[in-house]
Amino acid sequence: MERTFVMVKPDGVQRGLAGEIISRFERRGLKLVALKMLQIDRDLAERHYREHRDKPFFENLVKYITSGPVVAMVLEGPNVIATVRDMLGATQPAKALAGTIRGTYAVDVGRNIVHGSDSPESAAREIGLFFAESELLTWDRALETWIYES
Ligand code: DAT
Ligand code: MG
Repeated sequence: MERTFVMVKPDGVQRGLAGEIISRFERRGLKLVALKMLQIDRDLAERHYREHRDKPFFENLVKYITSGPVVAMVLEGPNVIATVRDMLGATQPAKALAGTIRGTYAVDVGRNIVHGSDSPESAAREIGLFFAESELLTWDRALETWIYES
């Protein structure tokens, strides 16, 4: 069983797309196990994006991600990391396939509206940055057998 960290970034929240984005994951059949709204401070931003700290776009990235509220969530299910990454579309929205979230709602890499973990290691690290263990719920979904064969 996999978990992934997903976040509607400040532009997604400002544009009123948080519900639409969460809804896409729900309708796909992915299971939400944690959800909250928060405003990221500089320290959390730098930790979340530490792999990019030496990139030329890092300062703008930190400014952007701390510029307003985000909606953070954890989704759980088999292969959920790759499934979510496919649903997000390419980092550069101009290259994102039509129908993906970025390919539907975004055009600029600096305003690409959504984040999703790229590996099991990043997922574990990012979930730990944003959520306490007690905020990750274990719950039985009544529709489970209509979404996964076994
Ligand atoms: P992703 O968000 O698809 O995992 P990433 O981890 O490579 O992409 O980069 C993190 C964020 O940094 C990305 O969502 C937007 C920004 N970013 C990445 N590459 C960039 C670039 N070349 N110019 C400006 N911003 C960039
Ligand atoms: Mg990334």
